[in-house]
Amino acid sequence: MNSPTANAALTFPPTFKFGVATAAYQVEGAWDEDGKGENIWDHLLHKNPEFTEDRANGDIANDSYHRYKEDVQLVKALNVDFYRFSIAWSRILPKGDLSVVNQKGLDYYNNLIDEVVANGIEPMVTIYHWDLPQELQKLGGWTNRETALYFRDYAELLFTSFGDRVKWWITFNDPQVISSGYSGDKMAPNVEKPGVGDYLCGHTVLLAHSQAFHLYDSTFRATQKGQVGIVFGGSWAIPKTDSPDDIAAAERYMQFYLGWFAHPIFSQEGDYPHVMRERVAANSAREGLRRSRLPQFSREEIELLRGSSDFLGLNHYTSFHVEADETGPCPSLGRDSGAVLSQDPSWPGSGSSWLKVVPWGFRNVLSWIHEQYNGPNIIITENGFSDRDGRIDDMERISYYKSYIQELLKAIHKDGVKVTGYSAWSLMDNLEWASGYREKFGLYQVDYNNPNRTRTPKKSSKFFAEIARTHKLPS
Ligand code: PNW
Repeated sequence: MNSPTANAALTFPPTFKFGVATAAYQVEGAWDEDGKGENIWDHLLHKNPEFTEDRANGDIANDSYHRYKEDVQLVKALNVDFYRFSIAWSRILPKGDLSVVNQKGLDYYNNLIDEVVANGIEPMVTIYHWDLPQELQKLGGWTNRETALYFRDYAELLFTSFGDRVKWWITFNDPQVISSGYSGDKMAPNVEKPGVGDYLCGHTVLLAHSQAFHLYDSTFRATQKGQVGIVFGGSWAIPKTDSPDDIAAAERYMQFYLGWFAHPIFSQEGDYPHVMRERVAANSAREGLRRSRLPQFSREEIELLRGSSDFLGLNHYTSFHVEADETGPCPSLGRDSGAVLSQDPSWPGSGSSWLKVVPWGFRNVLSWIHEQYNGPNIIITENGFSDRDGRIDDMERISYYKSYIQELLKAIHKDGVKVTGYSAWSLMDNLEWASGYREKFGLYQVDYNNPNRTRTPKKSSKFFAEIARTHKLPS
């Protein structure tokens, strides 16, 4: 028999919200339909089909543009409170700016939002999930500071058009990954300027976030009464050995990855983490540069960023070992950080090379955030597991969710971390960026050989639906 305490330890607070997530480019398809403009992923994958493992692209994807009603039924069957999806900027503003507003794009999201709400589900909208209009990329994309103003205009249009029904806004999904698109990683726009372009991109994204937040605050919050947050990727860093150097390197990695974006918004003092400013400035000087490759905020910008978020969204999947060493191209963020990553061969793997199963890392990163940023409200916006066959009988995914959710409960009950929501990644198999359709994260399987993109529930969907229904992890 379960003791009452054991039971309480497996139970979520009644107000806790469950959800499930997708992103526009990964599921919508209809890449040039009804006036949608080209975005950086359309552009990259049309120009370089070999960029993805299976020469895949998002032209059709899961065809959610035509099948959104079916998607909403899948969400509903999971008993969740919210559906997190993103809006494709270039579907609404094909040129990126306000010169053309595509009514059919607005119609699509109005229909989707109405369908979500009519089914008793709350929409949680990501304003930017990596799909910049190509027209803005021509101007330098996120390395152009003006892009922050275009983003503010776009966000304003969304608040105006959808804010009566959308109460959860996320400005950016994972700025670290957005920035890696400028350091030659396998991400659009695939600009190769490590140690410079990534920092510039991150800087503009942060400024854009604070602009959108303050716009909502001053113009929309009083009437719409929603929340505006931002989402970070946050892996846990474990010192590879217990040498003081490796311990310091692991902490430095946390500051260079999560702290890069979280510190300006959630810390007391604001601005980039001190260790990051110091190290990038020192390396820049050594390279003969007049200024640090890490851009500087003005006093006013620091103040506008500080506290500019109602919640901290966290995408968490895995952990890394970190050792102290300077490797990688010069310059680069990796070299600046003086932290080298690896993973333990004993950690169970998944369908993604980087995703190893380390459940206790989840609890640790949550505690770290809680302590660093004075107990912010946290929503887990993504957590999930990939395989390569998309099997229906997905016991590995179930055991991943079980073990990670157990650690989440420990963070809530034992460590007092303020987590108020949890969203699984993903509703269904989808386009896993440069990995194409081969890495599958879905609670539902999608048949890409069928023009109907037939969706079939996996066992994990039943498992997750039970947790969402009972607010309890089965013991
Ligand atoms: C997320 N990490 O990115 C993205 O938001 C999704 O679009 C994507 O499909 C999903 O992960 C699965 O890859 C990540 O630091 C960002 O380990 C960071 C990490 C992992 C995934």
